[in-house]
Amino acid sequence: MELAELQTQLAEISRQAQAAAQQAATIDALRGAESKISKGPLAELLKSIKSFPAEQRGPAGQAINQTKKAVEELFAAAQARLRDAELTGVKKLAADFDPTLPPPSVPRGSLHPVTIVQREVERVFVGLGFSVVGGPEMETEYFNFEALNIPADHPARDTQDTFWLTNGWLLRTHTSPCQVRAMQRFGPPLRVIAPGRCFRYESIDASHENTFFQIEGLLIDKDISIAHLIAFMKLALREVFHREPTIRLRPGFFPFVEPGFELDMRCEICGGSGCPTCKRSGWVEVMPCGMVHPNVLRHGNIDPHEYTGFAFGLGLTRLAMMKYGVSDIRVLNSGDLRGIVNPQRLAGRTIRAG
Ligand code: FA5
Repeated sequence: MELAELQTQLAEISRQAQAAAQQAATIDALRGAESKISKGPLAELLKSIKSFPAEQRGPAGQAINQTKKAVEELFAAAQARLRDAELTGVKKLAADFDPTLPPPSVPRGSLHPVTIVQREVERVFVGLGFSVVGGPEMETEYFNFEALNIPADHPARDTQDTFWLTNGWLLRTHTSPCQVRAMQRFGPPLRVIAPGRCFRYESIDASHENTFFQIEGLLIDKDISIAHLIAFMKLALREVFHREPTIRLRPGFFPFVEPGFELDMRCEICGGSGCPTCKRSGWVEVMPCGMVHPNVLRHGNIDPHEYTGFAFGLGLTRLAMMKYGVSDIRVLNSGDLRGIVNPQRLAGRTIRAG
């Protein structure tokens, strides 16, 4: 190669280096461009020095090294410029940031429909002089069955399929064990409600879950009659629904009450015409109830000759279904209620799950 040809190639390399240094938008891109030039055409030219006539090798090497240095300086200056620009950007961001501004709004969820209805029922009964009590979800056979007048061989046990635990205890099948616990703990006269989760080992369908909520209610005093029971039940439903829902009372058998009743509500999903939620009957069982059986009072250390009382077991999950128009109970144990809850029934409440 001739020196003149070398100068032309070096000039072209300088031009390419300038263009690349100008175009690179990041430090990484600059490093890449620089390495491409120094390891590419510049390295090739350095290797070609031996092909020059002996007397031209000195000037050729000098010319290549000068260009190499110029290219390095060019990229170093470009890197410094980019760093400055980045710093200025960060400083500008910091200057523009106003820590006193409110944060961007995050969509909020809401209470679960069952919780909303539970609180409403609690509000109503607390207003009627009831206290809210709790009870264990892991129960003994005594409180779940025996104290409620359901001995071991009683067929009523078959109606509440039970999850038995390996220690002989069970997952409570209803909130009724709270009745005898409350009697033993507080004595008469007594007005308590006990909301809580119950468990049954049964097939699941549109109105049956293996895990659901009930609210137990218990009033013990002197001269309490069925008339009191019916008045309290009607009042509670009217307060929860903010209107008079259509109900019916029919005889029902529960060993822990005598007499016992089933209180059904006209199905709010189909309006009574029949649907899968009400098993096409037009009615949904929500509040079995009755006068407390003397044997149960005795287990609670209360004299049945002195005191009488009523008890009810409100199916809270089903009540929430009726109130919010949820046609399938399974969604209430799922994580996403969007599109399930009937918006017309929300009455100003926000039920969102996302
Ligand atoms: C009982 O559990 C009685 N302890 C209720 C009671 C209390 C009667 C006090 C008398 C005096 P029952 O098994 O019918 O009864 O259940 C009561 C309510 O719980 C039902 O009406 C229904 O609304 C709800 N329920 C029962 N099983 C399920 C289930 N698998 N899924 C959803 N809700 C249920």
